[in-house]
Amino acid sequence: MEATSLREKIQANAARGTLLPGQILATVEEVLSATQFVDMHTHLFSPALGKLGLWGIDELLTYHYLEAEFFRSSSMKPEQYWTLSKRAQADAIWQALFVENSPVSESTRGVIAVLQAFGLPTSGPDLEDARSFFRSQTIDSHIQNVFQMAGMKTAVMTNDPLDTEEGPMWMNGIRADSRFQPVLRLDRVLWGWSTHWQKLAAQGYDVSERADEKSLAEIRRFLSDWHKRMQPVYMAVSLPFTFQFPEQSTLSRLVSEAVLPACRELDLPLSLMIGVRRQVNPRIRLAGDAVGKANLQALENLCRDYPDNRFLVSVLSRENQHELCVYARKFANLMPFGCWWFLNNPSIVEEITRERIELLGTSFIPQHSDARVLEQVIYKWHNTRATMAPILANSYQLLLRDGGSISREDIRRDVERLFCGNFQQWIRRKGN
Ligand code: FIX
Ligand code: ZN
Repeated sequence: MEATSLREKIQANAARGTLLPGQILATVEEVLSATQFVDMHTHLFSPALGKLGLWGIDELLTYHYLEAEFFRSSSMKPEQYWTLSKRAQADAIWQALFVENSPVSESTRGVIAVLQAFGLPTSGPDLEDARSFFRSQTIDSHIQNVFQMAGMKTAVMTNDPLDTEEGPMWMNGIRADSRFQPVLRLDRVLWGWSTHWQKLAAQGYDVSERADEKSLAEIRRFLSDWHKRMQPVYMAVSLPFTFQFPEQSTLSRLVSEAVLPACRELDLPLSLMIGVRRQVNPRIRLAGDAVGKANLQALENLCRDYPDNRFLVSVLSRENQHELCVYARKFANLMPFGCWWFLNNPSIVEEITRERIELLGTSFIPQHSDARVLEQVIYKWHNTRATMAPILANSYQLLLRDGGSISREDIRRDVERLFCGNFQQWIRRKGN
């Protein structure tokens, strides 16, 4: 009797496509590897933006994550390192972090994984094979190949209209490329208005250092013009851990009276990346930024007081992660995303992702790559899939234990929502 009912139950489950506990992990892994992700925040550039797009072994080795590690394992002083050519810097990093030490950190393993993915030597005294391989690639087909290896369909860029190299390229017109989506990055506009307002003035906007009513209207016009020119999928700013909102400051006024109204009018989300402690060690340049715990009441005020704005939010401090989830439960206009920068290590990604699933189900965006060098997406997305599989599988096992059921189609729907759908819904675009 017992055996019959168990057999019947298994048959009925099979007919509905319901998975047995022992099938879940393999199915999750299979769905994760079959789904093409949207990488919703990178520092990659479409080929039309020319030299801004970084790729190849020398760029991979001189990534600022590796530079920070290099200065811990080499006696070379930063001042001497900055005088070297890119190639000599890459050689020094290879020697210190890969030859003289085992590359066991997340960032060094990433380089090994990329070399391995292209069938290149992962050890050895020099980088000749790797250099000659990358020299032989043409960028367009290389991008195609890398995206396929990373299992991603789109990279969302970071585009700064006030960058002296990038701005003029957009002014002259950039050919759209469906693999790369632009983002209007506002750091220079929003921080240090006193040093940047003249750049807007130079583009023909009637702004002044006081950021008065006239200037605010002109900044809205600037955002609208750049929206036409760039067709961004969102506007973005990275904010220090000291960010407060509202407050008596130019930044606060620019956000409330220029950026938020423009986002509403243009129907764009605003991405806030909160928690940087800029340049704690300027000697090591881009590698010299650190992290600070933010007061997320600023986020509470934004989400509550601007219900018609949509916010994509990543916070850099591990200590802010739980609060971010709690705020997302309170405000449906808040979409947590990614495990940013110093958080993008398997142990921390695991903790944050479990917490998010427990508090938010599938209503968040688990990861972005933040890649600065094209081939990094291969290892970053490989690692995300590897960390994600047991976490998702465990959530389904718990569901089964509680009496629920799950099918391959359910898993496909959930993975699609997490890694594509939530973002596409937020930017109100379908299919890429
Ligand atoms: O502000 C940002 O978008 C940060 O991600 C970067 O500027 C940072 O330097 C980085 O590369 C982190 O991954
Ligand atoms: Zn970034």
